[in-house]
Amino acid sequence: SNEHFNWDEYLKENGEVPAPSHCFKQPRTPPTNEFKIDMKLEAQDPRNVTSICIATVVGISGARLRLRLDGSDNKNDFWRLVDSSDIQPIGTCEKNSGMLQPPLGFRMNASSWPMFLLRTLNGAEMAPACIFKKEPPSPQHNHFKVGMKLEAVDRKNPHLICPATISEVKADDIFITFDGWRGAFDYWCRYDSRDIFPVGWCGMTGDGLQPPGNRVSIPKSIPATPSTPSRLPKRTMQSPQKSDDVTNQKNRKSIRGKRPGQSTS
Ligand code: MLY
Repeated sequence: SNEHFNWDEYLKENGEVPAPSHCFKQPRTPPTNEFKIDMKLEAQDPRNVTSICIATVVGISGARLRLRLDGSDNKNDFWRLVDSSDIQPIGTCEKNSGMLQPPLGFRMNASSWPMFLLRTLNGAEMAPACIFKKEPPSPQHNHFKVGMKLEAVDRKNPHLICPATISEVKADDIFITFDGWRGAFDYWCRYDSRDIFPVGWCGMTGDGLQPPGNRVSIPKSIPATPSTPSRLPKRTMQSPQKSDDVTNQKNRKSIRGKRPGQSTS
């Protein structure tokens, strides 16, 4: 269900190959998502990974959940797959004789945590254990090769999944670059990251795959020069006002002064 972007055409046009599914730590068939908004579960605090906290499902897309830690603000939402090992049913922590922790940046006095926890769980709709899916195994080795295509989470805008390319491979790490964007969103990750998916994943889950950007990529070694319209690919006419663009001189100074991540949203 990606009316705006067609992988088949795109791959053919550019003579490119998708990364085979055995490269990924993702099941061949995406897990079904049976979670509902407002369900509560236990989740690892992404900002303090030794803590298990209470989280609420505040959004659902494809096989992923948008989660918000109870007692935290709404500025630190994060996304997890329904088969992520970072999430578990309420009660799991206690069963393993652990203690539920307040999230980093708990908005109340620490002393009010026990009562807050009690109130939060009282009458809450808890996600049933059967809708959590088992995490798939990691591939034994890094099978990715430079040039392979995939779908990847934009970590600066983690609700977005986008067409991407493997641009470097170094032992167990791969460098993900976003097609049609100029590098501001690129990142290194392990080959078994849960943020990368085979071509066709969003089509199967019902996530909206973003169309590629419209920027010409410029190799790192060559200083960026203003590109002429004749060098731009077909998709040039959309949203030229969006950031990450060093095409025209006017923009260059302000963009250079920005910290990474500042121009995203
Ligand atoms: N608001 C942001 C969105 C950029 C998304 C880039 N991803 C898809 C690689 C912007 O326009 O800069």
